[in-house]
Amino acid sequence: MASSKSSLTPSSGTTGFFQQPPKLPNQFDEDPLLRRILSLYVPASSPTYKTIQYDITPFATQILSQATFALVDDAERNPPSISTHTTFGTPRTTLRTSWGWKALSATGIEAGIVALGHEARPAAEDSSPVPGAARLHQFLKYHVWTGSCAVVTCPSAMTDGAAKLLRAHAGRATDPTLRDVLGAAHARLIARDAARAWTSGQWMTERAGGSDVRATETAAVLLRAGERGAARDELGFPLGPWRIDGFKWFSSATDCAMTVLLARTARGISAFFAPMRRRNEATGEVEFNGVQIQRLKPKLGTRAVPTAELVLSGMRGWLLGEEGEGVKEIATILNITRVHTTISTLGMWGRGLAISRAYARVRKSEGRLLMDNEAHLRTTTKNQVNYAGHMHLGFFAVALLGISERPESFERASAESKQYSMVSSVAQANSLLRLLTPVAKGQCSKQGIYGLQECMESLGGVGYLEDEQEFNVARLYRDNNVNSIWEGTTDVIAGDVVRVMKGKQGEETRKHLNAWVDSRIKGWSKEWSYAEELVRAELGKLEEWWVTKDKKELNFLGRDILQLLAWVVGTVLLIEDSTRDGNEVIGQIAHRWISIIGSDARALEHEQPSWEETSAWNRKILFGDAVSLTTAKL
Ligand code: MFK
Repeated sequence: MASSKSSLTPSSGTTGFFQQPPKLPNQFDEDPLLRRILSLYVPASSPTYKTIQYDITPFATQILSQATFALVDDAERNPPSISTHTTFGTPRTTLRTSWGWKALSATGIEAGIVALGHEARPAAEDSSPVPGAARLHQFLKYHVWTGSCAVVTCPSAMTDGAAKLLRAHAGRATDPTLRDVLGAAHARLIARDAARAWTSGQWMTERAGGSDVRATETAAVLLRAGERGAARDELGFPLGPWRIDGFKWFSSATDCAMTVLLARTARGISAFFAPMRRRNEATGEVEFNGVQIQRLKPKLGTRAVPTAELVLSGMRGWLLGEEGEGVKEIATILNITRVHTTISTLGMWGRGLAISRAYARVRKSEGRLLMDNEAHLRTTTKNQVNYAGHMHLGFFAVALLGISERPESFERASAESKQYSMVSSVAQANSLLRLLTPVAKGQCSKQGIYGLQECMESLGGVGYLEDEQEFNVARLYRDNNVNSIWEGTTDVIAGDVVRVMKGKQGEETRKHLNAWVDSRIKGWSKEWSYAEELVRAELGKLEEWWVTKDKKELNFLGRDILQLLAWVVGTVLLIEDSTRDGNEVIGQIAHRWISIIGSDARALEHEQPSWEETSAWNRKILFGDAVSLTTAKL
């Protein structure tokens, strides 16, 4: 058959299917939720707000550049690898990560993705303290970063948690060497100079243990003075006096410079700090600190992250805190990584929605753009509403974290009574933080998976492709699946909420939760009286469970408790956000969150407008007042 060039050949034209290809706008500008959430906690007129805005806006543009996506592509196409022996058969573990992974890691470090949560605020802000601002700044930036970073945020999360833990211990260590060791490590964990900065691992999971770290088999023994030798770590500090041997089954960030790990000692499970490398006493060469990588894990997603099985043999480390108190020590890290997981999932979900919106603006189907297709609008609005409620939940946890870490700034702001505040006291913030960190982690991660699946589907077959990284919503979906698993599966996380409910602070937490909801409801107008009724009914149900049921039964009900709390907090915050300036779109989102998201018991439609009216609102929620781009060819 003679070959003829058809106008449908792949090489025809220069723009592919669209006259105007989809384009991802700067997410900090395009996603109004980000700036609205910021202004809920940080007054838009304050210097702090401007500092945050001026820092995030250019970053949000930078990370949508083709240069950044080329790094993501390199990291995805060149997953980590190890070699276990030298050419001549001598055992020597070498871990190789891609150029893209290293460059993205450096980008995050230089942008302060960890450091922002720990740095002292500039003087201009200190004169006008905004409680919680440091963490809000950090996590808003983190949110836009997650879709462009090949999950370098996994080590960032553990690094952030380790920095918090090490700072506390460096401050109270009585041994001056330990103080110096931890102080030096802490400075590197929060550094912005990528050449100097460290990342940290956090090693808990073992074959026998899984989520149950009480089954830890790795053992640590305190060496006698004569057994410790003169070996030093990479920075020249003496190695810790504990020798650690065992096996870690699921350790991410194997390219880290240090780790915090759990090991069994005579008094129970204890936490240790260990540098990843040491100087060989005989040869002077830098080598792993008693760590051998057995194999890298083959994973559904997060493929650029070097997650490994590690054999520990003669690893040397320092005890953190008291022997036998390891779970409580590592909980400091867990509570930080769980906030990271929450915002990581929300960031990917937000990016998925941005990709979906960009596509709907140019994709024509049955003669109309997708952005004018009522069925498409209905599905995507439901997704957007679910995202909005969970965004409020996640960033409330972030704000609470910020307040709990800078109580003096909260007290100062309250004393000057010039700050609008979402909580009444630091004690209330601490209680709500402990309760809502696992709620946000569990619910956002799970809902983000469903949400990203819808984003992927909204692009049809294109959504299932893994071509260039800019529109690779399939990668986001794959990667996001880890968030409901790592740092505690959803059932384990629900169990943590039950631990709080039935723990020593359970009663106080219940009172703080009720007082917080009451304080917010006070400001609601008549429009929201139906919502008040529903919120009070849900809280009443929770209260009855809280008081009358034992831990076992509450664990059985765990996921219902997660869902209930997420819905209550999302409802309160969406109504707060809409009523403070009468924003109609947020009001619509709030009504829909209340009536659509959640269990059948709540599926009580507030109003029943015509489907055409509902659809017009759907379009406004998703696209504002944008007009159709009718120039699209298909
Ligand atoms: C991103 C790329 C990732 C790549 C792939 C990775 C794939 C996934 C790999 C993984 O395996 S990730 C790790 C998964 N494992 C976990 O996340 C651990 C899950 N387990 C838990 O979360 C348990 O709840 C926990 C180990 C934290 C505690 O279990 P226990 O031993 O039953 O604790 P227990 O006895 O209830 O509590 C001991 C103390 O710690 C108590 O204090 P008191 O003695 O004063 O009462 C608790 O209150 C306290 N505690 C526990 N959790 C806490 C906490 N305190 C503060 N915050 C918490 N979250």
